[in-house]
Amino acid sequence: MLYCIKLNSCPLFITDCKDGSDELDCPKKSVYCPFPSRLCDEGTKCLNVSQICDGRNDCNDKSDEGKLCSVDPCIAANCSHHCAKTPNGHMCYCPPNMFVSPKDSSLCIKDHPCEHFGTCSQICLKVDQTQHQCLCRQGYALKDDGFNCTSLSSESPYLVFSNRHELRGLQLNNTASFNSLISNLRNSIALDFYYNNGKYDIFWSDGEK
Ligand SMILES: [Ca+2]
Repeated sequence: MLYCIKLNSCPLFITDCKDGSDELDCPKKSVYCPFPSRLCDEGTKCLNVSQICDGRNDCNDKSDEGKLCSVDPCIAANCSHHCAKTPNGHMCYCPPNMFVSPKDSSLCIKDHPCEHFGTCSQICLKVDQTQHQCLCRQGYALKDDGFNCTSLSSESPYLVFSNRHELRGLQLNNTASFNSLISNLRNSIALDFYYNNGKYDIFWSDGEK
């Protein structure tokens, strides 16, 4: 029997084939871990906020303890509702019917998180009336912060930039040298590119021409 497989079945972790073969090449599943709970152990474990900086290693990678856990940054924080200390400093969080504003991490607001730009770096999934889950597109995996997506590609990122007089390319795993792509420019700004099948076209504007 044939099945129609959705191209975006990976980020949603939906098994369309009965044998699960459509999910074999997908990134490792992250457990659902609503904020302010915290992922650890490469996205396989979710800790309640009370387990963060409680003096016990709840994660094998020990990312829930140490660093700034020994200080109490909540004294100086300006959270509108709740505050917890984490290994990276303070964390504001909200009552169940509210969520942290993407524009102001100290402020709790009411609308659904997915209604606001910046709640997730790629895909925002409405879990219910108040909860959301950040997901990533194919080729990316959700980081333990539950927000950012990181590329699964083994290729080095390639940065194209302008210093106004020249367009340059830089391999980010080797920032010691750059390539001069296009020279003899006068005031090149507003750089962009179109990538397709390993080739890319560069577009830019020159304010002097
Ligand atoms: Ca702990």
